[in-house]
Amino acid sequence: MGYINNQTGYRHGLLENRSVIKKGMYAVITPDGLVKNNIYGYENCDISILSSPKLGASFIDYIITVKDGGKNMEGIGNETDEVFLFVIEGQLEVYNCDKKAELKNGGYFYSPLGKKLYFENSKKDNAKILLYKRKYKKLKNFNPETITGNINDIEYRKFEEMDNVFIKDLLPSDFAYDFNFHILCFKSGASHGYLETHIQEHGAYILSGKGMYNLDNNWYMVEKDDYIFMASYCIQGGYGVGKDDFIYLYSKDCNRDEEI
Ligand code: UGY
Ligand code: MN
Repeated sequence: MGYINNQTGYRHGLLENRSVIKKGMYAVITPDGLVKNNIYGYENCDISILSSPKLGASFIDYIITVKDGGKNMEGIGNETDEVFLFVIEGQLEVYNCDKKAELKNGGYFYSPLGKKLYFENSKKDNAKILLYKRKYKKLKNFNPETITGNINDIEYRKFEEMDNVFIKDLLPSDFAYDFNFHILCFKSGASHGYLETHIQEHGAYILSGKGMYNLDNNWYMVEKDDYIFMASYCIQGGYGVGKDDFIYLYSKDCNRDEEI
């Protein structure tokens, strides 16, 4: 059964899908076509895996609808994996051994390695979340801490000196952290200043609007609720188009040297 559209049986129209998968380079994954996965520990949740090592990512992104009473009491993360949870819609109680938070739209929770993250939806309405998991890369005596916040409490700053592109950083810029999450906002007609080429990977979830996006020198139309995976060195950038701001949430590894 489809994840978002609950599609079963035959479809009236043609079989078609805007998703594009180029393993090891990039992927555009639209909500239509995603299927539900059964993953131990998740109760009353519809869950689908977006990025994974099988796609060419070093991290895992999950899109999850947490239904009434939905939860994970098994705990997410372990002695080597860190976890980041972002609430796209709805409300969710999230905690680890350090902190507890009632997250609303735009709320997030980071749990370092060794501190399992638990969540529960005690509301009638569904909560939609993006969950990110990766192997933490230790650096000397730096130790990451549990962090929780909401993007609505963070000020935008100009992105690379442009008047119509804005960015927010969700985690501290500190060597204790080996990745960050950002919000990037393009006013209609705004664009990147150049097509980027960099070693860092991204998983990007589009929160609002429409964009024309370049991936490895191919152009794609993307819109709210589409997901984009960009592998290391994937050429990337785009324009905000249409009447609404084009806004996406994305992860980016940082603060670590490469090994030979
Ligand atoms: O931070 C970034 O690398 C970001 N500007 N990339 C992107 O939007 N594709
Ligand atoms: Mn980038």
